[in-house]
Amino acid sequence: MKDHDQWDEAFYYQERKEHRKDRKIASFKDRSQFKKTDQDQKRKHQTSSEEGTEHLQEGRVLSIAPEGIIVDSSGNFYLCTLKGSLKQQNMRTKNLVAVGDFVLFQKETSQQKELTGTIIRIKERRSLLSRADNLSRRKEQLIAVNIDQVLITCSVFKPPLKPSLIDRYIIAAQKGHMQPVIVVNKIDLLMQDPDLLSVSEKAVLLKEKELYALFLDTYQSIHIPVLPVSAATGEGIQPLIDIMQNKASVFSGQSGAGKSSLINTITGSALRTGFLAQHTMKGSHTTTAASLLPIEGGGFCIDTPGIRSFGIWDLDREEIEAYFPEIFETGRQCRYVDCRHFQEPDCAVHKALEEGTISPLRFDSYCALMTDIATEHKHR
Ligand SMILES: Nc1nc2c(ncn2[C@@H]2O[C@H](COP(=O)(O)OP(=O)(O)OP(=O)(O)O)[C@@H](O)[C@H]2O)c(=O)[nH]1
Ligand SMILES: [Mg+2]
Ligand SMILES: [Zn+2]
Repeated sequence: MKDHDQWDEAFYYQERKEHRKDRKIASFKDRSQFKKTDQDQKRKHQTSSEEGTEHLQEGRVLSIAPEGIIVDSSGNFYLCTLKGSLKQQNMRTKNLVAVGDFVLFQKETSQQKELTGTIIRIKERRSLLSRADNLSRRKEQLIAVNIDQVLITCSVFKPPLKPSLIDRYIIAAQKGHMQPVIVVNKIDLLMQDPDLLSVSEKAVLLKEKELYALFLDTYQSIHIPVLPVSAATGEGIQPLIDIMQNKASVFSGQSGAGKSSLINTITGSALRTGFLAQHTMKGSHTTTAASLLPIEGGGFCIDTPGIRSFGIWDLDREEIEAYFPEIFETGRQCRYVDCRHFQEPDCAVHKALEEGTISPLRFDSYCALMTDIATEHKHR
């Protein structure tokens, strides 16, 4: 687990180095946006986009496909593009529009069979799941917006649990105003007879069972809901369906954890063959773009492509402390006020780790994030 994280860090460091020059150039160009004339122009764009919107259609972004943005407006699907002036205003995020966005768009009157339009305005968002963009960590990549909960999907054994990634998703969910819920898939694999496995696989399975028990204890103690499920056997699916009722949920997590399999089990395979399937699924097994799907009885869910590592957008030391309240509170009793809980004497956090009142899984995540932002600052 640790090795993997270090590998991720090394990977990001290399990327950061390569892109520092590009970022410098980009930020130099960006400065033009602060010039007075540009700001005036920006204001003009904004007012003009708010005035006279009566003739526009309202809709919700279902998917962002290579062909364009698919918008649902009262059950009709429109293939849309973004108005040019919207693109110019974008400074902060890598992608301007995201799955789940409510938009105003101009219907096009073309002879084509397909319904088409141009997005003129993106409405204000009530919640937002994002990550630090892979290439330049200065940019925010939107995953999905206007959703209620993040179903942080992981699996046991294949691929194994990775608590540090879960903790990153929990923070991203809370930061973006959504409820985090952990979904542990493939629990059927824990039930298999270890004696039928090879010696090495057997050892991995036994270790994974131990980790799973600690994992359940850990998140129960910090009051994050955990739902153990199996898309293969159907175990635990009903409680998952129940918490998704009349809510918008986004499935996020490691590749291969079973997000798409769970969504298929829940929504029924019929959805795969519809309009969305043509535009987003293209026969590939692995999900390549996020898409919004309606669920029976009310509510939506969003499938997203799995990612190997997850950087949290715009996170500082104080925020990390706030997202690990159990560590922060205990840390008040350390001998030194600025104790970093590494090697310092009379460290209350280390004592709590030994006594089992702080989970080693959470502590590892905390340290990894602290190291992460320390390296980031050094290289800025
Ligand atoms: N044993 C077992 N295998 C499962 C289960 N759920 C999914 N799988 C298998 O795990 C593999 C990955 O499943 P997907 O649903 O494609 O995973 P995903 O999270 O959508 O992956 P990405 O789209 O790459 O992010 C497939 O081969 C599934 O058949 C489960 O409950 N038990
Ligand atoms: Mg998938
Ligand atoms: Zn300490």
